[in-house]
Amino acid sequence: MSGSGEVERVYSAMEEAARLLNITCSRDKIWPTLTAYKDVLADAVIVFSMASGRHATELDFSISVPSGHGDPYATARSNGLTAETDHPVGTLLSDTQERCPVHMYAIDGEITGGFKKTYAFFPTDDLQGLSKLADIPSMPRSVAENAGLFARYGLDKVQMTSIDYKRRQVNLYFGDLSPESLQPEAVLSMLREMGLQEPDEQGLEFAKRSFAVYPTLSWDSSKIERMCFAVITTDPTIVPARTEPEIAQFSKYANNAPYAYAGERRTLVYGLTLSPSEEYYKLGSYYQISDHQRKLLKAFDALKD
Ligand code: GPP
Ligand code: MG
Repeated sequence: MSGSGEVERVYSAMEEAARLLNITCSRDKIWPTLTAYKDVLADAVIVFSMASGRHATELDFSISVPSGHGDPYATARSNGLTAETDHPVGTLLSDTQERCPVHMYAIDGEITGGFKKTYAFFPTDDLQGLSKLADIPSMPRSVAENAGLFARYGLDKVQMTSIDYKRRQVNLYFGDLSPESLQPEAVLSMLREMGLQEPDEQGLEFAKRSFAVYPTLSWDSSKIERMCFAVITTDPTIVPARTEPEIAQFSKYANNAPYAYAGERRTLVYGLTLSPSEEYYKLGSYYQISDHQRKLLKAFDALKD
């Protein structure tokens, strides 16, 4: 299919996902974003992610971009998807790429707001250490300030980073997690030390199955903005939500979101997010996958008690 046919195809799928949540796609915001990356759509990993509570009015889309396609933030700027800025958020991706082995990128947008984030993925056999990332000049100082805390709780190897240009925030996606660091006592102690909400027993059981754990940091404060525990699965029933309407909403999405790999079960990534004042849930349904997700499912979806 031609690039513009691909834009049409992915946009239609996005509309289908949005309808499940009663959200309307802003064609004006989405179309230029998809068009800027149209050459990668056919083979990309594509995720449509919903969230609960006050975040339920938005649906995010994430699209992987091969490193050969060039710096995706430069693409976003040259296509007018994001404004030029003097803030360090604008140099962080290129600084990361200069100092670390980035084997793939991704971009992220909102169906109502368009482009908002980039991701840098490190090779699965070369996850990056915290100190190396903390040394990147444009990285928020809060990464170095919290490095000791992260390391004490077994968070020291980073599989990818994300940069949110709208909120000016950075996520560090820690992988290669030891079972000890996901035990309820360790998770509770860590969240208390961070000043974040504490999950209930169901949330702690969920967190045990995490394949990635990621803090959100900013340039404005040394405080951790939020933490997310992510579980990859094909099971559409595992959201750790506490109320019936939320459970029903996640179930509808998990069982009906569009996906383009017929014959397999949907790949789903659930998130349990804790901020200082709230707990909320996320669910990314993979519209397109690669063998990497199949491998992750094999390794992690079997880890049920
Ligand atoms: C989740 O971050 C990350 C993804 C959905 C990216 C996966 C992308 C691929 C192309 C595989 P988040 O949306 O939970 O972070 P935040 O809400 O903090 O921005
Ligand atoms: Mg998101």
